[in-house]
Amino acid sequence: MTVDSNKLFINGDWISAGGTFPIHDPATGEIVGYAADAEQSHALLAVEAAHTAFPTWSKTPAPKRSALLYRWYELIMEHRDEIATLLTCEMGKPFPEAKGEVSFAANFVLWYAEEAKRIYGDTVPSNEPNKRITVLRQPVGVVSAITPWNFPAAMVTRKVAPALAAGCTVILKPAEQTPLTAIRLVELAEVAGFPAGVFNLVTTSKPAEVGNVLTTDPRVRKVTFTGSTEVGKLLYRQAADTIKRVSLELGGHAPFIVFADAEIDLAVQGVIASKYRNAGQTCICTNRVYVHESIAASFAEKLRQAVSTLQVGPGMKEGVHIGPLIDEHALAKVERHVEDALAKGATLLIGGSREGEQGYFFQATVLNHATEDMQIATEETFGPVAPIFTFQSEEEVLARANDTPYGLAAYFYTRDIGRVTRMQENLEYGIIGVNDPAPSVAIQAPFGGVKESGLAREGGKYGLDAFLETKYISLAFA
Ligand code: TXE
Repeated sequence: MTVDSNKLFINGDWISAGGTFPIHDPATGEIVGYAADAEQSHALLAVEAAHTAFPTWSKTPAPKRSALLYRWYELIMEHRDEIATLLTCEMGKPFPEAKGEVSFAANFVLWYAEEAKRIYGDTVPSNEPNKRITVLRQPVGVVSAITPWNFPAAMVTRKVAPALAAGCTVILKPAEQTPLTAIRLVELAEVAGFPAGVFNLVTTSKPAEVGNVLTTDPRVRKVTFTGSTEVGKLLYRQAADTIKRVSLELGGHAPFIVFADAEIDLAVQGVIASKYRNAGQTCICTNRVYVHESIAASFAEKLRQAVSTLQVGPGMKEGVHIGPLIDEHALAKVERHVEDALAKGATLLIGGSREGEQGYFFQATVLNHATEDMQIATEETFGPVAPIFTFQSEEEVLARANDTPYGLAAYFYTRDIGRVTRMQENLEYGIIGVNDPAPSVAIQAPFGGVKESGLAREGGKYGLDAFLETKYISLAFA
């Protein structure tokens, strides 16, 4: 399969960028398509288009915005398998997971099609008889949405759908590894009938240059970003000069704590679900498995057995659980973390190496006897590697779990209600899974992190807040 999408979508037209750049299938390294390679000048055109479209779009009645979003949702679902194929070819995840992601992505559009109709303001009691206080919720303005490669469909709709629902206009810049899924989503949005300039797309192999325009141009009022903490900090600084609103969904380092009273088989399945999904390339992926020392040996053996059933292979092959990593850079990082852990005293229960002659595959891996001096204990590995640490007390494991600059997701397994209450309140994370490895599937819940994992929340009514300003009006009359 080769997709030649050598156009940018700006002001309702597909325009050539001059050059293109290739997209690779991470399962083979082969080129699967090309995308238009935008320069700064194209980003400026897109900003101009979004800025010009904003006054009319922001005043478009909510039911109309809702109907367009609903049509977009229907089109995404009608083309679900086709989009999922594209997604697997450029990103690598197993086809069933890709289909799941496209449905998940579509559901954000559906949710915000509904939510667009429920953007309410307030009337606030006044101190004086001849004054009225009202509070309006208004769209923030032009939005730059910069998305990562690990969820090429869902990260687009989780940002773009609430922005459009709120009445904002958007410039989308997808990751250079996975622009094809985004291009298809934009094509379907065009079919749905959004007016010219409301939703613009710039693909590029030069994210720093194009990103600079998208985060510094004064006409852009909001930046919403998912990606690495390093780039998130850079964009935050760039946006500071014009005090743009910023939503950041950055890296994580999730602890997964198994207490002695936990249902062990359930916890093992929880690690499988939260660690190996998407080949471990998820910001809420388990990074550190803490197991109470009294059950550590049996837990490790059960986890090894469960991991031994996971099939690594190309995402389009039936029965595959773990696809390739996104690129050589990602593979080298995972390899480095495993080598570092083994050199510092971890033992290998299963996996531990690259797999296959071509593509960027890494074996499903479990490391035992991990310690905090290892890279894997502090840096986001973003691969299918579960390091097991042991602990003795609740107090101790809580302190160790919180001892990280990150604060996105944390998981723990126990049947003790008192412990549930203490842990959920004291873990310094934005998302907590209690005996639940998959809290992120609920699109209506607030997704996001504390500390260096980010700012603001996405999903549900919370995700809409990020695209709305609050205006206070004091009306005096005689
Ligand atoms: O991220 P980048 P990378 C983490 C994960 C991963 C690491 C590196 O640990 O191993 O980050 O991944 C755009 N101005 N996460 O290098 O570079 C880029 O084009 C503007 C966690 O892929 O942050 C892409 O669209 N934009 C994460 C997006 O930023 C810039 C998902 C993400 O890429 C830019 C991905 C710049 N100067 C990685 N530089 C999660 N939270 O799920 C890059 N980009």
